[in-house]
Amino acid sequence: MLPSVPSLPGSVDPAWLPPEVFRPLGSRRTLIRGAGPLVDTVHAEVADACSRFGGRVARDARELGGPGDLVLELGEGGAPDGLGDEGFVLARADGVTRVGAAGQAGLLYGLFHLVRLGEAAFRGERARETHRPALGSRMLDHWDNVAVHPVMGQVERGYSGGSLFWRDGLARGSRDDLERVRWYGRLLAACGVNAVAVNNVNVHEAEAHLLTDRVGEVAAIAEALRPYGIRTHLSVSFAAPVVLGGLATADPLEGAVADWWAEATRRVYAAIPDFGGYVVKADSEGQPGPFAYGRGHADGANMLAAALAPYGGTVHWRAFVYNHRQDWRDRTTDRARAAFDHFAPLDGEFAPHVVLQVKHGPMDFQVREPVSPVIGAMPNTRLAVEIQATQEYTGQQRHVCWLGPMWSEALSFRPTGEEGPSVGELARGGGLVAVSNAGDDPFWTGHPLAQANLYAVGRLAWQPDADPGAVLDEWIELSFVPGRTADPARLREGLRAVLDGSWRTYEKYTAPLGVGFMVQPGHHYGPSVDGYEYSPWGTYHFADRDGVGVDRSRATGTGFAGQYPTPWAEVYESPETCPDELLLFFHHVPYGHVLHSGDTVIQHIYDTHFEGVAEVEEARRVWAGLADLMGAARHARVAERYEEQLRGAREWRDHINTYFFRKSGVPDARGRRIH
Ligand code: GCW
Repeated sequence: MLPSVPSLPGSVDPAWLPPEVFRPLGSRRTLIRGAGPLVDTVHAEVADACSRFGGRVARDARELGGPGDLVLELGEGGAPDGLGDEGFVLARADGVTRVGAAGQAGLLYGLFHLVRLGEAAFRGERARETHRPALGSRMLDHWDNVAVHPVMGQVERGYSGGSLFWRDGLARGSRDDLERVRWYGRLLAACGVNAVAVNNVNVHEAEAHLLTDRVGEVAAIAEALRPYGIRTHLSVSFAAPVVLGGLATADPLEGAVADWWAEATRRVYAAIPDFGGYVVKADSEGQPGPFAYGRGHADGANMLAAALAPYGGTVHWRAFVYNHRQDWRDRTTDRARAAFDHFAPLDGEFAPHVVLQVKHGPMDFQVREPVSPVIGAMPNTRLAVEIQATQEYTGQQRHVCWLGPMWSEALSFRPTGEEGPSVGELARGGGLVAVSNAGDDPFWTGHPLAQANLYAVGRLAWQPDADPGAVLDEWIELSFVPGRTADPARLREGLRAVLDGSWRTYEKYTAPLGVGFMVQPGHHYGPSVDGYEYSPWGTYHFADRDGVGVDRSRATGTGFAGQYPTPWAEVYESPETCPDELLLFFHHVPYGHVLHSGDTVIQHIYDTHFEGVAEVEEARRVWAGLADLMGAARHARVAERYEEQLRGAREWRDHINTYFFRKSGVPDARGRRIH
């Protein structure tokens, strides 16, 4: 029997898979060749689309023959060598569109590619195109807690309601809940994601048990995601042998500890044969790790890799390691340096089943950071680049902030200069990982426009050098189906207008010139310029009456700039060559310092903060003008969030401008109101 296509209650937004996008596929005759569970999913999708739009699944080739027919085939005929399990070829000749794949997953991705192409896939001739993912691992990390955490709630840094996977301390098990998980898997497959970690990297007590006595709950989630080609991963506690196993130690070099992990892992695979592996946050922000036993990160990671290797699993070992109990008076410690200092010396020491998961920036998902120097420094290590779809520091899904351009900038950065590989290329061994922004909210992501970020995770992982504008257009076409509205051009232009520049708009009204933070401590929403200035977290701006910024040069600062190879070490070393947008990340400069733009730092701060608010006002106006072109609920949800974004942007503007006016005493050259 074929699996069914998951169904959603009418109250939940279909995101980028509204029924309408299946019209082109569902209104023709399709032949499907091949067998296996993912081919069954393809079959179910086509059959479902045909039942809506009048097409038909052909039983054999003799039923084909009309223009616009489709053949989806696994194995011979279509697929050249080197396509891998996930690639596919697409061609169109003699009125028949053909998708061929060597592996079942490839056929599924080929199907969703046709959905993206719409009618264009069935017109004219099409020379054979080959598609395959640039990154083999395209993963979402859910920071979901099983039990509601007293401080962090159900989803740590979650702005989309509760968890899709867990409720009231248990895996969601009702039919509706599991249908929703299946739908999530479907959405993820449609943008190219192939792995999900189902619990928070901060592994609390209840969550630790998912590895052992509660693995059945993880297996149920894995079962729901599997038909869409998604492998399930689990965040585990490094202290599990002690906490769960009753051992006296979790020392990775103790035989009994390695044995405990080997046995625990064997049981996990008995429950979940295609289990992806472990995610580990060790010796970071209070999580246990090998340091307690005088061992290093490679010792810890390699021990877990040895447990996973027989089954083909991977340990994602996070590089987010720094001293979160720093004395703010201590100017010799620089949090930005920490990941490189810990990990770069370990290059070449990690086992093949270890992926080192590195945040894209050296700090923590700020609106503007340089690329982490770790990424260019470990050629002999499998690296995954971690990005954050959940908008912890970029408006928490109450503000519009389309992150595609930011991620794309990071992925196309070349750590060793123009001739060297890009970040996207350096991530080939480990892939792209994003902290998910989805939850049980009816719009999945709280802010309906934040769905674009989730979509972009998969598409940029598939093709890191994709044009983010093209990704945004795809998302718009699928989610809003402008072609079927009264005014397609106005809808497309309006959506582009409110999304395109929204990251830069957010940057304008928040912390300036790469200096970062200035957020309210704890929850990180809204401005508090000195909120973290005298804290142990290592996130300072050092503003005084004369200037602002962190001197990270080799010559006079923390030396962080020297962690980059040529040319970036030199570019970042001097305020003369440092790009404006990162100036205060790398340098402490006087307020009168003149930027490459020609403005002084203080005038830049004033100008951008006024501009940022004006841009939000304009976006709100544009949005109001789109009401007749989409569903009322979606329009209303965004409109409501614009009110909050505007309030928030004004608050940011006034805090930042007032703070720097009071510190510097320099008036705004344009005489605008500063409090
Ligand atoms: O950005 C910080 C967040 C923490 C998070 C941590 C991490 C899961 O504020 O909530 O913990 O990063 O990435 O581990």
